[in-house]
Amino acid sequence: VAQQLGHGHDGPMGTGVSDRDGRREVAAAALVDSGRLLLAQRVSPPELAGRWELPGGKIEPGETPAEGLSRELREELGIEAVVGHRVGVEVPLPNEMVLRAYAVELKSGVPVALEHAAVRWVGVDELADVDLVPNDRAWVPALVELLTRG
Ligand code: DCM
Repeated sequence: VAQQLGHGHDGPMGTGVSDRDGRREVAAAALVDSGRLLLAQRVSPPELAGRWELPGGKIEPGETPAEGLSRELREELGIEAVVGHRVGVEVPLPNEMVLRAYAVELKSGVPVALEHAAVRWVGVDELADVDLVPNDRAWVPALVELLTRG
């Protein structure tokens, strides 16, 4: 999703509103359905293109993380989803941003790659072999637990 300028406490890069810690949040979905996790293949930037991620994006001014992540999933995948609890560690990003994952359930629709190269469902046994974007690798232990417990 294109970079947008916000109206809050802009950091040096003008990344928009910040949370109470002064950081802008990027939220990503650990969407599990029928025991499998949804992954999406990035198209940009070049160093991440072709690698797989938990879909999501930047939370915009005035949105809760749940609202923003639901919006991103609607835009990127064409689905309606229910955002639940946090999953795994938070990952610091450049420009005063922080990346957080949330357990997500599919409410309606079938995910399609509207802004990604492809989507795929992976089982717990496949997760270790996927070429995940570096940031998302920190979540693998928590994702294994999520997939194992159901
Ligand atoms: N990002 C990430 N892992 C995700 C989602 C996003 O590392 N599962 C990073 C990539 C960008 C930033 O967050 O640095 C913003 O994401 P996007 O470019 O998709 O808006």
